[in-house]
Amino acid sequence: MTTPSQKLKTLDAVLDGLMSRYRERVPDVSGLIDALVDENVIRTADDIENDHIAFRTMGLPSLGIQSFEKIFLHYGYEKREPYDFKEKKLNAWWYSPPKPHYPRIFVSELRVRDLSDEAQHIIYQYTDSVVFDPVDTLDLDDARAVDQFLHQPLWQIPALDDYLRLLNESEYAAWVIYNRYYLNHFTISVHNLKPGYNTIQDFVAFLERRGFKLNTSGGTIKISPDEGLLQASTVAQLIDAEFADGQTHRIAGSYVEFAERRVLPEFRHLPADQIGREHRRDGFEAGNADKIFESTFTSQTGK
Ligand code: OOG
Ligand code: NI
Repeated sequence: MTTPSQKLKTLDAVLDGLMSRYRERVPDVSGLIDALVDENVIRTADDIENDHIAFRTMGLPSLGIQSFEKIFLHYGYEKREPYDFKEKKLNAWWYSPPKPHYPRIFVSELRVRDLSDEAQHIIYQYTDSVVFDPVDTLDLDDARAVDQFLHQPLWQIPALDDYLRLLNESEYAAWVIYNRYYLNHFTISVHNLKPGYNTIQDFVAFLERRGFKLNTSGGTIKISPDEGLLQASTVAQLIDAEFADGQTHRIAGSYVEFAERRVLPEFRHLPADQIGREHRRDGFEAGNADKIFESTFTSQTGK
């Protein structure tokens, strides 16, 4: 039997593995940490509160949310609310962590069956090799096995032509066919930073002053209708990707997000030093998310 504390140790190792690959792939992460240290906002990267991390997957029988979520449900994450993105043909769920200092998780999946026959056919060429749910044979208590699983190819490296044809119909599909389970983004919580940086507006001003390229779809700052959740993100960093046919092409990798969660109206009377995560707006917002997805789309990365 694995005890809850052993599971949390495994979770720590899995999250560390995800973050270290992510830092290598996304130079903006180190750039941001350096800029925050330089302005005395944080002392080290450990001072950053990670609001949430996000993954993308193909909505197919042996893949998709119902497969991927098993990993984090095992570590004590709880499945919360679903979201539906009609235009982009995506489903998503968010998961709350076993302890408040862990990041929330946002997982989305492409409704592959809603794509054109041509796009479906391209996707199946790769995913047909996945005939059973790969998470079912994974030892979730073995951090190294899970780390390896999250960073290994689930199917063959795509041909550039397939990638480009998918890109034309669904930028999300193209992203997943190449990037698979690589961490899509981590999210800096801004509300606990020092004054001058602790609102999304001030933080975005800092990012712009420092020359970070931000997602402008629907406006730089995305605001939930209840005004409790305010988000912004960088545009994805481009990576030189190698394709099956030996060709290389610059494609979207991962990005960084920023979130301000405001104190809920019923807790606004509390003194600042008593405010915890449970007193702030939780969850996600479909209208914000819809635009944040576009951080990896050519309309944003090509600006
Ligand atoms: C996720 C976009 C949505 C949020 O916080 O609402 C999101 C993605 O790009 O895969 O991150
Ligand atoms: Ni996000």
